Amino acid sequence: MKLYEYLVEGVKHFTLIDPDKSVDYLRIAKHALDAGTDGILVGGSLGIRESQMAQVVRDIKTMAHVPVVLFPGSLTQLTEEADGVLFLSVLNSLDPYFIVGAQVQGAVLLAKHFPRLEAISTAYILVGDGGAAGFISMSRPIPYTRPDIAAAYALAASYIGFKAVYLEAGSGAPQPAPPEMVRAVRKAFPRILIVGGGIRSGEAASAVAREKPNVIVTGTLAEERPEKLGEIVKAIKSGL
Ligand code: 1GP
Repeated sequence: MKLYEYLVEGVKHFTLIDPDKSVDYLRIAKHALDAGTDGILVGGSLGIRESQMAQVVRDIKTMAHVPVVLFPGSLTQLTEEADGVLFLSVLNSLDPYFIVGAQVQGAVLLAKHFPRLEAISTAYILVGDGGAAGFISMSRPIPYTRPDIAAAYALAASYIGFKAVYLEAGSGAPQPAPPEMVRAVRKAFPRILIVGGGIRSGEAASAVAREKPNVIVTGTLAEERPEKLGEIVKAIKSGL
């Protein structure tokens, strides 16, 4: 099955592993897989080189029966070892480099060196805190009180033709994107909707899952309390 078809079906849980933060990434991956996660995202904002990314993905793939997908914070995070890549454009960046500049460079790298990697064009929309991703990408995150603006960005992503929207509160955000915002974005965008940032409990995961995104991502929890991943996965699945 192609990655797109896998992602667009149902409500799934993905575990984010940042190789720069997690030297014990295999332990986290094992916890996540045992908990029933549906996929692993690999990437981060800083400090990851290409050879490291290739090794981390290769290692995770030896134990994973679910897709391993790149979530690149920079051009050095591309490798053909993965099952696909979120080809991200930061829609609410103020710097054209993060909207289209890095993508021009990345596109040539993909075409020339990684032609087998399935690329999922993804509108990255930063909201609330925005976290490191928001800061590094020179973004102006959308306030939680304005789901209408988030929906307007998602509608633009739909008309432009993106395959996915990633509604991102930022890794380690104090609060996840509120259900009203997820609902508004879900209504505006008919393809893959990914939601992440600040989800640390079963209740928070359920609240997001009820709005029927396609993928709910947890990263910080996987690093800090991987034993809690089972609760998150259960909350997402039982909310269906
Ligand atoms: C960050 O959306 C992901 O890019 C996950 O966020 O680390 O807060 O779970 P957390």
